[in-house]
Amino acid sequence: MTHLIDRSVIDAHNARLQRDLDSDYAHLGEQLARRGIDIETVRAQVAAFGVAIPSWGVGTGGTRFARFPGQGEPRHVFDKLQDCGVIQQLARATPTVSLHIPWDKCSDWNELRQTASAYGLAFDAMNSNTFSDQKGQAHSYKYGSLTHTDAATRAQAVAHNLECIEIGQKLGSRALTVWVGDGSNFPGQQHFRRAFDRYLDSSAQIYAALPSDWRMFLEHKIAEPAFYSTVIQDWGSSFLAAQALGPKAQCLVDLGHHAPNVNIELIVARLIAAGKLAGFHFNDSKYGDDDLDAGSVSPYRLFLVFNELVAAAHEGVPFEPAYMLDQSHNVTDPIESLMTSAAQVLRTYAQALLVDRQALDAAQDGNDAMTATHLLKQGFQTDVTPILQRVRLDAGGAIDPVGAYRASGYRQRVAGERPAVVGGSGGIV
Ligand code: PSV
Ligand code: MN
Repeated sequence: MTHLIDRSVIDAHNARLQRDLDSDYAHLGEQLARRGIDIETVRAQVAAFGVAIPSWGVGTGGTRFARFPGQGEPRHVFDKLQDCGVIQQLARATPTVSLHIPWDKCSDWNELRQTASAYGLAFDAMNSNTFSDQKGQAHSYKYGSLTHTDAATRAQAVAHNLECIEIGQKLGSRALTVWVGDGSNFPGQQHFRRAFDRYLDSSAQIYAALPSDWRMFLEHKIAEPAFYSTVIQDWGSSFLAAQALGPKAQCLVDLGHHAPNVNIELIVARLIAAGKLAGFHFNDSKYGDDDLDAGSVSPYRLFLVFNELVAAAHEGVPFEPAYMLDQSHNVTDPIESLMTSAAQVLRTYAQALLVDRQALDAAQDGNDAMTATHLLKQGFQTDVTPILQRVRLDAGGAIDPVGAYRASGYRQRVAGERPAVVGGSGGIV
């Protein structure tokens, strides 16, 4: 396996922290044992949990107003993969990468697959892009893609999705995520029912081309870039479409794609019950689709989502969600943000595993609201840091990934190799 960060840097870093970790882990183990929880069982479950990195997340993001480039930004998909390799080497929670086509197009998919495997990475869901026009494209997506009023434009958008599936097959991916920006900016601009019918018709053509072991993830979003209506606005529209398409179509929940204060964990529970939960794009927000780091604003909200997932798994409900980060890093080093966010996702999963399910069932059945809410808080308020650190250490990663990353000088090194990208214009990525 290619080591992107010198092993000696990680070892020296871990050596300084290991004694404290051993003692903290033993102490937490005792605390959990008092609650009837075996820390080793939790550790094994956390060690088996992975969250995918979005290839576009390793570049510096921007807003509609400006983008301020970072140092040593990846120039192409191979650079992006290398940055993902660093994240995986240090944080050991992100074994897969999700590509976005055409942003990640390259001339040799076989080489890309081999490079990924040398970094210990595989490929998660493929993402299509019919929300922006590409150079030389025959038909514009200005007024929509899969739902466009013009049949030739819809056909072009369908063909692009089929190409994404083909590329994904070469890379070992097993899912296609479709998010369209289609919608309208003015009341009256779009015939809602006809636009949805066109979506179903186009999506059915994509669905028909799915390999037998693939799934199609439909991602809803309340607004942006269309600000009056979007065709797949909410989980209801997404669910209707997924039901119409068939069993391989499921609904993907991006945490930032809802109205403020929407009860996302309830949506998650409904989708699980219906067998239609595709998975997640994790991020956090204060106002809209802010694409902030997972759990950075509302960690309890993330916990409540994981509480539903752990409860369903505990009850033996069959479901297999795909977990991915989908964030935009405007003011931090993306590698640091992604390592921290992946750890946050694992932390939240671990906290949800600590909830006493039997006691919670009893409290719910007995209408004891206070005990029920206390049981959730007990899980959420447990500091599971030693478990996360131990999982990373055992897997060959860094006890403190950001500290080891800074000590490695990786960013300074790639800044010398990768010429700065000129910034200035807006653009959300
Ligand atoms: C749309 O806002 C979205 O969440 C979709 O997942 C896109 O593919 C991604 O962001 C790309 O920026
Ligand atoms: Mn998303």
